[in-house]
Amino acid sequence: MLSTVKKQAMRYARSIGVPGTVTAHAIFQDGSERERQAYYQSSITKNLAGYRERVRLMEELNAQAADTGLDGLRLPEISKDAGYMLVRPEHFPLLDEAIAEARAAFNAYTPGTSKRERDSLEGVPREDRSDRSAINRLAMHPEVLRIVSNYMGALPLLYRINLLYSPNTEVIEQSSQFYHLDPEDVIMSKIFIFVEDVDADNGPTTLLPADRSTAVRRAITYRKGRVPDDVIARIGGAGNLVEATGPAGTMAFLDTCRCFHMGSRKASKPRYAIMVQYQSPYAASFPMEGPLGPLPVGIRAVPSQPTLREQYLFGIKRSRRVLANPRVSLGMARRRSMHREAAARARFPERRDRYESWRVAPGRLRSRSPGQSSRWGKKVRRTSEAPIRLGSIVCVYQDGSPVRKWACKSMSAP
Ligand SMILES: O=C(O)CCC(=O)C(=O)O
Repeated sequence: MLSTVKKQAMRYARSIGVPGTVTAHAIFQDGSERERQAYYQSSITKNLAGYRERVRLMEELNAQAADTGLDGLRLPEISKDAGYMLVRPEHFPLLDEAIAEARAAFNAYTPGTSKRERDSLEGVPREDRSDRSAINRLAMHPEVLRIVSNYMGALPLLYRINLLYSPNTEVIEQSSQFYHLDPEDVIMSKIFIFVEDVDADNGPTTLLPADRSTAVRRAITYRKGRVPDDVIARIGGAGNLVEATGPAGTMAFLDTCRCFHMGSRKASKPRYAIMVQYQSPYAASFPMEGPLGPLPVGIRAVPSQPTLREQYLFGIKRSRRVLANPRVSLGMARRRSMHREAAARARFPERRDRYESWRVAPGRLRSRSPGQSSRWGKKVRRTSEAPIRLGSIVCVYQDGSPVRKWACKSMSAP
């Protein structure tokens, strides 16, 4: 009750512009379209040198494509009005390699073992999350980066890579089975790469193009949460809805921040997809200044000798300065993280989801049973294996998600 009153008071204070009432966290959680855009623009202004470098890197990709081509691959552009684009490239060997890698992971996966509460999607573990993996190389392919950069207006961050299994067997209230906008950014691109054919019976992602979605967003003054189907159909136009379907190998570029979307609804067949998420570093999900912190894609995804483009892609560079801890080399970080992972595997060979919460003390790892409270918070939940540490700094979990405050004493980013 008190928290509802507080939220309403904050919202009112924000709406009349009381100084200091708009925090990045509040905008990320609950911001209006205007607040999100204002944060994004201010963040670009504060990081102007880095932004210009990202624009230059995008232009460099376009110049290379026009000049020598980018590995002989040419993809269509994503329309800004539509916010999405579906393509099945004809000849793209790396895509075939990535699909084969994903199929092996899906074959090794036991459905239900990575199930999360109130989530219709299961994240399937990947053996290799390094820059050698075909899936990672696909996500870093210059033509793919060029298309996404052109849509977003600058070279983005490679934020996350997941293998997603949709069982499509039940209705889960408040899940992504219902129309919503993702809160992470004001413009972004998720690529859903179909590992097997997707048709109307595989619970396809269904979306309303960006221009129609903006009309709905303004009509209902949307901030967050799920929107009923009939509201989307009435304001956005049922005839405008698009089902992302196609044969295996289809790449569906979807801006899930600008397009209302839902998927993995109850259907007769499951869906298997690779999901690659690109974001800008300027949205309220990131601090306006200072290091971006580790990205969920994981530190092992960073090549050992990253080029300038890769330094921006992985958020090691945010401005012209290098923001990563210069004392910790990436090679050392990678070796340490592999060592940690091997140690965790040897120590906890049972199903990883039994170890729901973790506390990290210097030099040792300790598991707690599900639901048990800890001095870091009540009923903390962790589903990943073990944190990756850079020296004494705990920076990211094995599944790539950033460490929460309760998980470590010092929260300094590398
Ligand atoms: O296709 C789906 O399962 C929905 C995915 C979704 O909502 C998202 O990735 O934001």
